[in-house]
Amino acid sequence: MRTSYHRLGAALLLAAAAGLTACGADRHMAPFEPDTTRHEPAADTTPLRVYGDARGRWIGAATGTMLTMPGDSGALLRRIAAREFSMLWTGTFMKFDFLRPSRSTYNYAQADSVVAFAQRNGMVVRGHTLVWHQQIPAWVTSGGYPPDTLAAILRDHIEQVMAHFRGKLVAWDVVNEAMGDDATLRPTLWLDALGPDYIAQAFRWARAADPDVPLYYNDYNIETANAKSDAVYRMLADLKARGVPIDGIGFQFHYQADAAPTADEIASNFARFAALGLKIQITEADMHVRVQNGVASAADLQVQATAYRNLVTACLRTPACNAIEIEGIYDGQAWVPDPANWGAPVLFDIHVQPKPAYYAVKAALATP
Ligand code: 9MR
Repeated sequence: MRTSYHRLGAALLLAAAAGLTACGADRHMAPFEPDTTRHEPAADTTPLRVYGDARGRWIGAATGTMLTMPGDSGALLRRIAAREFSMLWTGTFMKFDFLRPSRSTYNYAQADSVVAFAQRNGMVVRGHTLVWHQQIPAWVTSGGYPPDTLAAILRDHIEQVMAHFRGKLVAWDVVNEAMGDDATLRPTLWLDALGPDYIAQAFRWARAADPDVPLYYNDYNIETANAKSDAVYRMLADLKARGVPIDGIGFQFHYQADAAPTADEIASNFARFAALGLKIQITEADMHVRVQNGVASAADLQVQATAYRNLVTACLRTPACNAIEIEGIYDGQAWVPDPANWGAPVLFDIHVQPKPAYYAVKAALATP
């Protein structure tokens, strides 16, 4: 049966090709029996963001350089971003050194373009990030400022930047990665200058600068119960108990796909943070797999799909979880710790084609 269909198909193709040559491309082909052995279900072309809307979750991605990428590639990325995602975050464009190359110079152009693109396409934007140990500009780190001046600089930065974006964002990562991997506060310029209360101070300054935007603490390696997430939990519980204005927590989700957590592990960890009254967002998800010359195996892409499915399932099981954001739109432009050996971390491949992970996210969103 199988062979005969194939023979029939081949014969008809030849006939059709001959017909095309003879009569031109608008000639109707003779009807023929479909090749049922090759039948595949019709692809689900409904965008991710539509599924996300139905579940009350934003589906986000980091923009990379899509807004300035020239030619067909840039146009394709922008089309995919606007079609599939309902939330954007700006990678480096809202970080301290990028926004403020000098004490008196502000560089909002790129971040503003992302916000404008999002607004044109019915998307929302996360702000990232005001207080971090990385990307502090050299004029701050090597200015030789005394602690009270550093405190004034940080406060001014928070006030200026939040005033600029006021009314345009649905979340601000006020403090990013303040907890060290050893579960004690990470040594930073801010900790040195202001002491451990710099975190509470930053949230208070942020609330005063914008009373409406939800304020988040964001970190990595805290997605499941472990020493670091325990320490972050204690820190946020203490901030809440002291009335510090903090509304949510962002879980970054940078993982090697085959070591990523189960939905149960994630959901039970989320539950204790939600019980503090915090909103939850998945903020920078990527699930890297082994690559050789940039190419991943089909088996690893399935493992990756399961890892993504688990994080979506965990978010859906957590009423406080309102966003699932991915660290990039496509594998050609997504952060990985060791690009020579690991990569392919997001939902679209280097040709901007959907991967098994894309369909797994969609399937998870569609599962009641
Ligand atoms: O994904 C971000 C990438 O686009 C930037 O170039 C890079 C440097 O600013 O930062 C990446 O995002 C980091 C995030 O801000 C904090 N968590 C770790 C992320 C990967 O380094």
